[in-house]
Amino acid sequence: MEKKYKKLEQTWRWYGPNDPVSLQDVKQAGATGIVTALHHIPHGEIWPLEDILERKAIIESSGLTWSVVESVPVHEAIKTRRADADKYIENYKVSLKNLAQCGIKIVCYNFMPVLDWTRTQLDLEMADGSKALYFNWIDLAVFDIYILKRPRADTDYPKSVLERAAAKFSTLNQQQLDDLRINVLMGIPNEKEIELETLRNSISEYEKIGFNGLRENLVYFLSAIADVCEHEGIKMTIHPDDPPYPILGLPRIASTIDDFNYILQNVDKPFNGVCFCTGSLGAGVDNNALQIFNVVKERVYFAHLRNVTKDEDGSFYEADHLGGDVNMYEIMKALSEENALRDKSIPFRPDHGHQMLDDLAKQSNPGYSAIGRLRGLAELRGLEVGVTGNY
Ligand code: DNO
Repeated sequence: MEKKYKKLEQTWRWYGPNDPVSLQDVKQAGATGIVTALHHIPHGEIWPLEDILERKAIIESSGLTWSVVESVPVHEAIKTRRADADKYIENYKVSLKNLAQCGIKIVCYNFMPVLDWTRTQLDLEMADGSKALYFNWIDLAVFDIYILKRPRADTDYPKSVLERAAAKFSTLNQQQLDDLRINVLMGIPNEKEIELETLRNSISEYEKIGFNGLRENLVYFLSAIADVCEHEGIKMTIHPDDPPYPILGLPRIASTIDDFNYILQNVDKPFNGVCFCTGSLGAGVDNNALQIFNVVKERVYFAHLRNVTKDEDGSFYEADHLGGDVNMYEIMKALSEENALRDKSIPFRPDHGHQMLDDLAKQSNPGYSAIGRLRGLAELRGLEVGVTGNY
């Protein structure tokens, strides 16, 4: 019998009214769903109902739908399970209830210590003149050893990386070192920046927690919010670590197939889901994104589709959506198969994009300029029609 495919939901990350990419632009790109967050609310505080309703109204007045929250940030006190963790968990639960009351029920979050996604360069020039985000191990080692000056950092890198980092450091001027520091510490637009000193303190805090402790803290958090999520119909989607391996001595717990098995099995309830991010997972030298998808697919409630090209050191740049190491054709096939089984379409967004064409002269949020993502979305949309025959 012929399979009945339906379309994935096409969404777009919008940073809110300050985003240089407007909702009108999003409509022209062809997305129907918005992925956004209340970035002005400090991490850990309750998201008031009025603020959620106000944002929702703005989105809907443009004829779009607020499909996914990315992210309701998990406060560091929860990740580290400090004495006041439960207070922040209670706040989180209220935010979830408020979101559910507004009909917004897919929530993305991450459990990366201190830093969200990490890159060392935000404007790597591609052969076609567009610019991409880049993670380079040599530069990370320069940051770690010579800027952060983390004790024993040198024990975390192979000799060849250390040698190249020393050589590179000797060529960098103060401006270049400042740029590297800013790039590594860069967080989410409109959210609080991390300082070197905060990072240093966190590194020693996480040293005591370690890999097992961090996993246990995640299980504690998910178990604590389970009732609210089940009652409100909320689906939580954990974003994979980006990049998917420990950096700067910080533990990583959402990077590999084993990590996802652990997370899903230890809180084995449908609300506990995954944001399947092909770019983050694809940056892991031992990761096979399709294999991971096949293990977690029933719990995938949101997808980020983007691509990466790695080199022999494991450094990577963000490639075209249909280029790079992740076989997007296979992923789109598998995602469409899974989507066919769902009552409601799985939302995906074209994640990041090259800065290109007119955007090269514009100020934009790194990875989130309009035209590169528009290209990505157009390619992915076409790919979906191609693999499903669902025209
Ligand atoms: C980067 C994003 C991440 C993601 C968070 C989810 O572009 O994919 O910042 O939003 O990690 O909590």
